Amino acid sequence: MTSRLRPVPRLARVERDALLAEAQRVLDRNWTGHSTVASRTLYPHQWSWDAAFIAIGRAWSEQARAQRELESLLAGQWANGMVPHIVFDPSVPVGEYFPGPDFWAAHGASEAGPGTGPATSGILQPPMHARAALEVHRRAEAAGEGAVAASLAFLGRVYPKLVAWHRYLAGRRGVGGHHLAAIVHPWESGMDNSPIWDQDLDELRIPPGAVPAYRRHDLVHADPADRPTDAAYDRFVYLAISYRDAGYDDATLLARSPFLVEDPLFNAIWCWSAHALAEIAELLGHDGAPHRTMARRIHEGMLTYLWEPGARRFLAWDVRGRRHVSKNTVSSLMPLLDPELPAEQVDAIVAELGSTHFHAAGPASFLVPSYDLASPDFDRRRYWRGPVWINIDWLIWRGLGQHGDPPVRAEIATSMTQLVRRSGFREYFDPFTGDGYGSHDFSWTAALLIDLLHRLGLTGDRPAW
Ligand code: 9WN
Repeated sequence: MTSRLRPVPRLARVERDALLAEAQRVLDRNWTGHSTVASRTLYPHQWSWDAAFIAIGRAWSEQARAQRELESLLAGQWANGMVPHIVFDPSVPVGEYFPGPDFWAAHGASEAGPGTGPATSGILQPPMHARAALEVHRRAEAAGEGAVAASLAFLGRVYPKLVAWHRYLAGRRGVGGHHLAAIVHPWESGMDNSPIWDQDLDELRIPPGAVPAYRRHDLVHADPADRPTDAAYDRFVYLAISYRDAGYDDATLLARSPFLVEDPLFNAIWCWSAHALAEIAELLGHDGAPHRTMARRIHEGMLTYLWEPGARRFLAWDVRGRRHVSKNTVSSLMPLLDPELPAEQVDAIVAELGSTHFHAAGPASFLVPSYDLASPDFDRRRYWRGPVWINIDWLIWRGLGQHGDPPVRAEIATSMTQLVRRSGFREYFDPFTGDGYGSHDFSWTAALLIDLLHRLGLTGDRPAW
């Protein structure tokens, strides 16, 4: 591999403190009293994996809010264990976000649904929550004995819910027979508009009249060039309707679902969370072994079924089409989150991160683009098709920290910091210029920057101050 690594600039302490204060102001503005909106404009409700990232950032100075964030989300958990991708805030006017509670009709979703809990969507997002709960507790340990007692009580309340969540994924979404969870909708991946889903979406045959007229609320708040196309949106809506109209029935997924994919990012996060759940179990005096067994199965499933030796990459597996999806996206890098990932795969991912696929030449380029820079359909501003996301950077940065801290890790930390200094707490960023796109004052950008800056301060990692 040619070395493409650049020297890492240093950040003065005063700048670091100013960034931390501004990040905290974003979180304060986005707090609703019981949870945090992903963004005041584009996403005025609570999102699932956003809540996990937000809790991780808040935990450095706001234990109570960090715990409340996760517990508010888990209040929307369905009777079958599913943690929905949106918990709706009833005080937000209908029509402020599409698809809203009426569209999902989750309360009518048989005994599987949210029961008497808050209105929710009917699909899920990557299971970051057990990892987030453990991280919140670790910050309490640093805060002293009183905080630890409250935090153990918090872990005691969320543990059974997290166990039910992981059981749901293994039992209801393990339909591919690989000990991996399959997603039924691109929105479940968290990387909604990634090129990974293109072929499956293109192959969908939507019967005339199957998608009713709807209004795209997202285009009121964001530049259409940053968002999915109308054609993609119709397909998203159609898939959601198909799952909803089948009563959110997971038992028939294999026979019926038009979209069924085992994705590396989703399963790597699940694996990382299963290890966290084992630690939580042990902190509470329970047996951690079942969670480690689950983590081991996911690890083996990823290596056996998602690792493509010819391409030397992890690739999503299309369960229906029985094929790997040959799109080189950041999802392929995420198995770094597996603490037991073998050296062969770690080395391949680190090489990829330093290669022309993900590491643009030139002084003003930023890590890590969400899609292969060399792909003909790479798009530097359309969401999930090229721009840099702070949560993805943070996940890769944490993953690399488990595998020997290679030099590219410090560059990723620098990119995260420089992007926010340059363009503010945006939703995503141009990998060449650092321009910000999507929403402003985006909560997980603020929360994960807080986490990064504190961790760098603790460990003395570069960039230093
Ligand atoms: C659909 C809230 C969410 C994130 C997703 C991101 C985007 C929603 C949308 O915003 O998705 O769930 O309307 O585009 O892709 O990862 O959780 O921040």
